[in-house]
Amino acid sequence: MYTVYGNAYTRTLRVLWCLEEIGAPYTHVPGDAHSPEIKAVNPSGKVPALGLEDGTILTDSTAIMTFLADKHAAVTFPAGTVDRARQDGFTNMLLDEIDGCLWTANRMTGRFLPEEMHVPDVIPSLKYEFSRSIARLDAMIHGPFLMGDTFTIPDIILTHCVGWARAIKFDIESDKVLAHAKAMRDRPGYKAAFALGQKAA
Ligand SMILES: N[C@@H](CCC(=O)N[C@@H](CS)C(=O)NCC(=O)O)C(=O)O
Repeated sequence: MYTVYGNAYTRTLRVLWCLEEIGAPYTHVPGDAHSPEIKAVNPSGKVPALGLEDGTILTDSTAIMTFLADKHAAVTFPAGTVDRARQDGFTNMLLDEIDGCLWTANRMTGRFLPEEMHVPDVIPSLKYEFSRSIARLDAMIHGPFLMGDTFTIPDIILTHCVGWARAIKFDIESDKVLAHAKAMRDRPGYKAAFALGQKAA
């Protein structure tokens, strides 16, 4: 049994959804970043974290999903295959160019950096880079999933980022990306994970 730490309206949603897709049992311990219950398992205060049965704690949503996917041979192509390298290409592109822009925008305005460190003037530049990356992604989508006919980790990351973008008013000018996210949100695994966030809120 796994234990997932973090509120489901953060990147923790990615791990919860991944576990739902895999069908592995877990318990969910909601908690805000930097709250005492999160710092008790992850001294950096960041979420998500994953507890294993022997007490080991893993951090970083992508590292956690990759561990789970490899261990359960689901939502991933096997390590060492060309398909896996292409899948990892999508994952890293999304983290660098999509998640990176959104996260920087959050820190320039939100509570994660002291106010005197906020540089809101960078937001238009982030929006420009975000739009350019979405356009590139648009040209890379050829199937129901990013990897064609197979649902994999980058589908989770992109869908989460689309919701995040909407929340902070980063426009998505791609019907293909929007349709992809809509289809992913219809998956039972997404709905089950998302419901945990509603419950906590
Ligand atoms: N790359 C990490 C980022 C983790 C992260 O920054 N999580 C946010 C919430 S979504 C957080 O805990 N922020 C608090 C902080 O940065 O101090 C991951 O994917 O898990």
